Amino acid sequence: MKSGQTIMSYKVRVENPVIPGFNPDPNIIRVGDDYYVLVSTFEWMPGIRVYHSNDLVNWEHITDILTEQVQLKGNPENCSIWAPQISYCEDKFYVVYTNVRSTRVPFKDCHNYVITAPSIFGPWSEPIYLNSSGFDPSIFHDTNGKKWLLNVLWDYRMKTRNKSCGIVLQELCPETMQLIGEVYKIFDGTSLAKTEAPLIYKKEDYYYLLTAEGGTEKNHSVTVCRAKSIEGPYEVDPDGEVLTARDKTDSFLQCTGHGSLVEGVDNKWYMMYLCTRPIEKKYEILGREAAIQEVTWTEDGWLRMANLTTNSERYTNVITSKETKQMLTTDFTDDFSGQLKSEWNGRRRLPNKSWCNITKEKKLHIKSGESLQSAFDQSLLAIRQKDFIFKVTTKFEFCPKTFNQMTGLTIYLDEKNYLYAYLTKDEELGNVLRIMRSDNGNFELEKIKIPYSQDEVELKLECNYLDGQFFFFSKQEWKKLGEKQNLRNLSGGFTGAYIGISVQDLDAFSGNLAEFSYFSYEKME
Ligand code: 6LW
Repeated sequence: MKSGQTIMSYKVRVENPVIPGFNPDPNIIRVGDDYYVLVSTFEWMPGIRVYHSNDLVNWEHITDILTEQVQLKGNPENCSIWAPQISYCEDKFYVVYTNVRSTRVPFKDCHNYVITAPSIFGPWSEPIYLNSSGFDPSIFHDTNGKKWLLNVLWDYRMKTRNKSCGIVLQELCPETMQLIGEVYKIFDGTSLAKTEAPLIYKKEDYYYLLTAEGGTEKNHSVTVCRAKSIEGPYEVDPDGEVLTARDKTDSFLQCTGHGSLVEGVDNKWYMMYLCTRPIEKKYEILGREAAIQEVTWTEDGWLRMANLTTNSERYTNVITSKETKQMLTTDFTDDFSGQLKSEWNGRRRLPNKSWCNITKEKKLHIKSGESLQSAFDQSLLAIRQKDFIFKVTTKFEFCPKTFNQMTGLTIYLDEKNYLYAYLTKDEELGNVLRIMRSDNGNFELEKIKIPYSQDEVELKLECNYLDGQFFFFSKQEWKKLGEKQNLRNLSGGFTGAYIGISVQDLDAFSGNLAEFSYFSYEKME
């Protein structure tokens, strides 16, 4: 921009969350005129989803970072890929992330890695192991050329359920990416405790340390402290947390926390943070989503939300350099006429030709796998649920040989919480449609068996907040399959619900396959 040139700027009203559905722990960076947000992906593969925007208003899923570099099979639910952080220095992208392999109190087996690439699209380096002392790693590139790694320190000896005992800092060798020198404990956390998600930003004379405190549920908060030297001592913002909904039970956005900062146009700063939209103030079926909001700096150099409160904003403003408006589309259809769409995720398994393959007849072949409770080789292809009112339809052909072979449509939180309408074989009735569900590991096989002799099976799921209803298509009309389903157990909060298609062969693992013609997700509200 030439000096004196005035930038046109536009105030655009956006509705939060700007990235709906299961997109927790959003970490934002600006490189030139491009903004990137990375989110946690847990057991879903490919891992570390990347969203891109040119204006902070509209976000597009442009790539995923972890493909062959990680092995998640066997990880329990709610573990695996947590809280990536992206940074950029001297024409190189750095991403650090944690592979959490166990999290049952009191231990956390969590390994931190760094990978680098010249472009957001890669090629990404092999992961370099860093440490395992706690999760939520981040790298700070200091202006003096030094690089520092921060992470949560987890102390299993603590008496509290959450064993985070603060934030540690250690220098990172720029050449080898190995940790060197002393480990500094730079922040013990405030009385909110559960101190996580450390990020350092340098502004004028200060190193600002942003953390998430209070835990990712209703007490979630963004805390800021600052120091003149990166090793500390850090002074906590005397006015307390910058953002929280812990004292605002009526706020539309809840659990607001895990913030990261970015400078937009017109010298405006923004915070990207996670939020939930609980139904009946309790059921977070969409999981933790990503929101944006302007922030500002006070005269004496403290961070504040631009509204000068600790309140989140469902409707907020973003300043852009080009006229635009928010266009949030969540509909998704794959007719398998080309490559498998990148929206799809597998469960601990990359969606690839080893088990899901599009034929030249434009059909998707899914080879059978293990049960929906397996932590290893499920043949489950799914997308995030992003709306409260939606319908999903799919059509497939499948020839079950025994009761141990199944194909169908599922709304899925994790291995202990799912609903599944499927075609299988019954010894007396032949091919039948059935429904199974698991609520916190309590399995129930619904008695209903609908004999179904058509070659092609069309199933539909309609969801309206906490109610779901399966249908099957027969004799030119949709017919109800089973009773209305209660979705409350699918609202995990930590992750979020997925809708998918799945094939099992519990006789011979990959002994059968199903052929899908299409899958369609449509918002109905
Ligand atoms: C994330 C951490 C957290 O790494 O949850 O509750 C983890 N807090 O910040 C996974 O989202």
